Amino acid sequence: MPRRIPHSTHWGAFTCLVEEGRIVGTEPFKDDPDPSPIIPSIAEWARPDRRILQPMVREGWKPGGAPGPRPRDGNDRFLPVSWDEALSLVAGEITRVGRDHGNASIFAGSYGWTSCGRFHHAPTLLKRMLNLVGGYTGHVDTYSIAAGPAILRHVLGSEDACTGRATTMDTLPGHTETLVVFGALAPRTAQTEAGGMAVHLLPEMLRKLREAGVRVVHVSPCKDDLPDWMEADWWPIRPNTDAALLLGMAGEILREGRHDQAFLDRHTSGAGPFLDYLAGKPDGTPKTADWAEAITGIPAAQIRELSRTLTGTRSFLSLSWALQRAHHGEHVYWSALGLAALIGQIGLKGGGVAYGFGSLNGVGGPFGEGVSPGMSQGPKPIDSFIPVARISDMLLSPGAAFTYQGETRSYPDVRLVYWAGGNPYHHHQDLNRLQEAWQRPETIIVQDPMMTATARRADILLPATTSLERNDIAGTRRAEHYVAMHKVIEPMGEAKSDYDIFSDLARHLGLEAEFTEGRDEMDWIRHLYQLSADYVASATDTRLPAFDDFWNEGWAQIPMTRDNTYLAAFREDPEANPLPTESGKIVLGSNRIADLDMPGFPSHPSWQEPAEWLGMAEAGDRLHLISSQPPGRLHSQLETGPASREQKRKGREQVRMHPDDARARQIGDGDTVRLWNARGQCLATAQLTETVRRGVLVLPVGAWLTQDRDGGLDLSGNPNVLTLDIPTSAYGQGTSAQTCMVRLEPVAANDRDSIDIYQKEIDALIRRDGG
Ligand SMILES: Nc1nc2c(c(=O)[nH]1)N[C@H]1C(S)=C(S)[C@@H](COP(=O)(O)OP(=O)(O)OC[C@H]3O[C@@H](n4cnc5c(=O)[nH]c(N)nc54)[C@H](O)[C@@H]3O)O[C@H]1N2
Ligand SMILES: Nc1nc2c(c(=O)[nH]1)N[C@H]1C(S)=C(S)[C@@H](COP(=O)(O)OP(=O)(O)OC[C@H]3O[C@@H](n4cnc5c(=O)[nH]c(N)nc54)[C@H](O)[C@@H]3O)O[C@H]1N2
Ligand SMILES: [Mo]
Repeated sequence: MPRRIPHSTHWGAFTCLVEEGRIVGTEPFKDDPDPSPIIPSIAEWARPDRRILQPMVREGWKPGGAPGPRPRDGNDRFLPVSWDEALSLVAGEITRVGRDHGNASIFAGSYGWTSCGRFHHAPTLLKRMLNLVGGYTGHVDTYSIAAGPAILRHVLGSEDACTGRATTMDTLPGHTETLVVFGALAPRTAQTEAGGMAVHLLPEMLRKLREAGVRVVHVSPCKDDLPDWMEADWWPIRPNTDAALLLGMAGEILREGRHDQAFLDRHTSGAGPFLDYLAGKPDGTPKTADWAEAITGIPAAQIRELSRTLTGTRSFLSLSWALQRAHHGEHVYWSALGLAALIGQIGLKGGGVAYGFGSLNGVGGPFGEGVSPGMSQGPKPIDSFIPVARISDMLLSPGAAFTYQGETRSYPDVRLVYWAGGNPYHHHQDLNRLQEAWQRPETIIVQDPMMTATARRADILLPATTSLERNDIAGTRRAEHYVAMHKVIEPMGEAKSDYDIFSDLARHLGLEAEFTEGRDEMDWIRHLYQLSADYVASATDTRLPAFDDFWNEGWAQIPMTRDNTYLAAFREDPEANPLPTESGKIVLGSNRIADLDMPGFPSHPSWQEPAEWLGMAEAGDRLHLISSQPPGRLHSQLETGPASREQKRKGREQVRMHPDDARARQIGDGDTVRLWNARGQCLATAQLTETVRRGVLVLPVGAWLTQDRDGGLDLSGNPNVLTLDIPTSAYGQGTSAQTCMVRLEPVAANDRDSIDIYQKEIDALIRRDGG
């Protein structure tokens, strides 16, 4: 009889079945109606050949800031060292850099999803430790959302509308008559939630919308961003042109006098300049359906009809997060708010606009009154940060000025980088540029269970356990359960838990008592659960079970807010319930942004041409590359697992394209192709499908970068060798990952499995004594 052990991942809670210390199966959480197919892949974590099994130091590195003999290019050998040696080196480098250059020269933003346990959350523990020794340079916002929250904080006074504490999707069926989906409402992305979740909600929500007979218009380059059975009208838009479609509809509404002037007067500020822009007063170009057709490729007649339906029915706009991971992403989100304000249904049941529905499981789901049961980072001694996606800029240009939300700051002179729980060689754009930037620091420390592309480019490598090898607790404000994550297997090799690594490091720095506060793993998990339970008790009248009951049962349910309509109270009485914005109202024309006078960033919602798009003069035969979230894994995690491999063909990622684009290049289904531009090149396997708009390529993110030594051709199909590393704008400074043009050609068959190549390479880099 296998032992049954409760555990969780970002893609769902489950019971792990273990026999003689080996994982023999997984069973999804009993109440999960739509469990993720990624769950069984966790057995990959327990394969020793996939893991870093001991602390190591790169041969071509020297401690103390002296230049090493060889670059950090992923090809240098690693030599095993003891934990004590490794942590002495790390402590020595932290102390040296802090003393000689100041703590802002230690970069520990350490962006990444790590595993879902909130106690062993590696980036949090890293920051807690460094805050005890004088601080570090961190980051603001996320790769997921940066442009979006930056603009919404200014124009709505809060980022709630895109972080899942706003309108819940359960308010739509029965009220909404017309739903326009920009991007996706895809069970594919709703598989995951940052911090885990026990029940997958989106498929059931979509079924309810279908049953309620809501008319769904789906605006996306990809038809399968909504399940077929939703029977939506598919509008295959040119990527990165949604702002023009939104503004074209707003312009039509204004031209026909169907806008809600009373709502604009009472609930918005600065509508004047916005309406003037729509009418074409400042630039001589009225924003009409015909104008929008020329930019978006969507027929004007359809745009006009929909604009009438939006004001004639109860209508709702839903925008995916992906739309703001593009050049000028701020203005896409603001344009949707502008259109929704003209329609005048914001704050009414089933009306208005939402951002991020289905991008994660919990965005648009009921939201919790719990708190994430995470560890405190402690007080921050210094206030040094960068916008998260500006890592290469920071490393390449120390001292250079950057702006963020209207403030001017400068990049620190970073000498030491410490990454725990993230994979920049997965998540960052233009990886060849990152490779150049990555040579600048004196020392790079990476703490990860896996020999990732980032780990290969570290100087000191610290092997962390996966969540399977330790106890933890999962939970977030967007999920209905705290989940007990019991230890499933013993630690592999010499790997240690993130908490133990940082506790030991704190001891080397003379700060163990401050770091641990005298608590061990189970003391902390109990303590964090109790803090959360106390919070729930104070915010609601619910008492969560005692810790031991929670731990034995495997989960505890948290009270949730359902049936929530964002801004309902503000709509009802804006004077009594003002928004925390410059005017107390929804900002459609911003005094602050006008004062900042940023080129390409007008003070009202607008259409701005992206740096690269199908409408650009130089487009030629280039195609727009969309790099979306992978169905079979989380980012780069479990890339080698069965669910991820199932999506590959000929041992590498599949790039989806329209048959016409393939035919024009003599490409057949299943052929090996090369994607390239001035920034880089990769191989992929062609998948022909009419569900992708002509002129567009879709290549999922997350393949493990596997570049050949000369020429840098990536064999795995990693889109980030191609993507553009520019900020969304000088305001939000988010990633512009979805703004990217590439060329495509067939290549002679090259069917080597990229994961096998990767595995051989890392085996050659690390000595595996005794297997
Ligand atoms: N082109 C393009 N690029 C993108 C995107 C896109 O749409 N297009 N999307 C972006 C988005 S939204 C995101 S969120 C990022 C994601 O970027 P990341 O969050 O950096 O990606 P992950 O692969 O989840 O990296 C997590 C790392 O943590 C490690 N890890 C797992 N568990 C543990 C643990 O317990 N301890 C430690 N120490 N490490 C652990 C994993 O092995 C992995 O290396 O990618 C971004 N990049
Ligand atoms: N299985 C799985 N699920 C995940 C993740 C994962 O790695 N794996 N990652 C999670 C994370 S960290 C995040 S942040 C979310 C991201 O969630 P999203 O941002 O919603 O996910 P994406 O797949 O990047 O993009 C959704 C869709 O937007 C469409 N799109 C792209 N560009 C445009 C455009 O210009 N206009 C329009 N109209 N549509 C466009 C694409 O067709 C794409 O399929 O996903 C989460 N869910
Ligand atoms: Mo994300």
